[in-house]
Amino acid sequence: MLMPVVAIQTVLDGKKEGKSATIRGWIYRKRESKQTIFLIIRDASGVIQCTVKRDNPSWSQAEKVTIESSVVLEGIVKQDKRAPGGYEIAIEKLSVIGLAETFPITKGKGKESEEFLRDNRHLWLRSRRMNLIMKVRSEVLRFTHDFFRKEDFIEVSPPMFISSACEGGSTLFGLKYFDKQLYLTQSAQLYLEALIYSLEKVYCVAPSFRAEKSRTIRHLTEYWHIEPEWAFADMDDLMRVEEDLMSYICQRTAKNCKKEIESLGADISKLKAVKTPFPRITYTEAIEKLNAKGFKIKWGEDFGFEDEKALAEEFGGPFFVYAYPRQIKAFYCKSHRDNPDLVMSTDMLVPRIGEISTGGAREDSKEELLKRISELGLREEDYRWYIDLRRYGTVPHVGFGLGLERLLTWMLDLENIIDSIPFPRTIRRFYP
Ligand code: AMO
Repeated sequence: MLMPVVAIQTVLDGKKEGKSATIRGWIYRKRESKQTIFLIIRDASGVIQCTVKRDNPSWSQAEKVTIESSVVLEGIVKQDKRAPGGYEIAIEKLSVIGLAETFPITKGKGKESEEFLRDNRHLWLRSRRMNLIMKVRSEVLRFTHDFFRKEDFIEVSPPMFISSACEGGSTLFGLKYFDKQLYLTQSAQLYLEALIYSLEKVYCVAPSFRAEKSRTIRHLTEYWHIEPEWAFADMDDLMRVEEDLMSYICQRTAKNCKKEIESLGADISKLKAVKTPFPRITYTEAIEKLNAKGFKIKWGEDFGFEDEKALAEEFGGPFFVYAYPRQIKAFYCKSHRDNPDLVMSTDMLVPRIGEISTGGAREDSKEELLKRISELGLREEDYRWYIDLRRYGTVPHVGFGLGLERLLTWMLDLENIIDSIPFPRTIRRFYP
């Protein structure tokens, strides 16, 4: 009878020299010498070296077992300084659950094979690297939910099929919905705005879709969007909640995911340094800074990726740019009453990635909103229900959208956003 199965990390942490342990998992590496077969076994929790001696009845099983075969084994825990994790298991019984065919991904594939790894994402997810990234992703999601619940936000579930654009037509995915034309949502914002009239403080973590042709390290066509929206609040409240969320996530991740962050080779000190308040500069100040750095950007133009990166270098961590020109922001942005050329919108920027979130105060006057809708050539009838929200008990309100994958790409120093999500979707990639 096998003993109860334990996680590999429990064996490593337990340091129970001389005790019996049963583990199960997959063959991660295999090496053979005359007298010993070394099997590195992985499970969800970690990897451990296991050895079989020639005179052991399990030798023949160990000989035939292939990389990525699933196994269950029992053996004696032994300290071994050379083994990864400092302990190994001397196998006494080895059973193969599923013998693997020759695994297509072999150790030591170079840079040139990145495309190959992406084509084999369903298998590459087994790598230690992807295992660690996915664990941190899950923790960041946990901390996000913890934060909003702690702040009394109510989690809501917005629709994915929508009938009109939130963030402009150019990145809208259309689809046939029976005999109608519908779209995939770009942001839950407009629906969250409807919900605040019932629940006051709401948030969701949901997919957003962008028909994004950009092939950059920060664009996906399907990403997960962290979006809160709340009533009776202004720009100052907005930036405070946003920086509190960001520092809460970074501090808790630095503490709880230390091992993962270090194994991924990411800079943990950068996360520990994320403390409130964040620097805030106006759009106009940002333009001046860029022109002083030799960029040629006119007031009224939107920032490009390079502009954002240059700005962010100066701050070394997250910061806000706010008070944007009206012409580069969406129809729902509230205008500054004393200067209608500006809207109450703010972006949070970080080094290397640039913008990771956008937020702002929403236009709460029906007349101003109607003016914006017509100014931008949008069809009033497409936004009938949204305009209704200003008709019945309008209130000042704010919200923001933070892209989970951009956040992870920054936090974990990932080269490309595609490694922050299990099955990335980009203009060229939708398989597997
Ligand atoms: P925006 O369009 O700026 O604003 O999106 C908000 C945040 O979503 C993330 N993001 C993306 N992440 C990966 N791939 C993409 N193609 C992509 N596009 C956007 C970014 C970005 O900062 N409703 C407004 C926000 C608001 O005002 O509440 C909105 O969606 O991190």
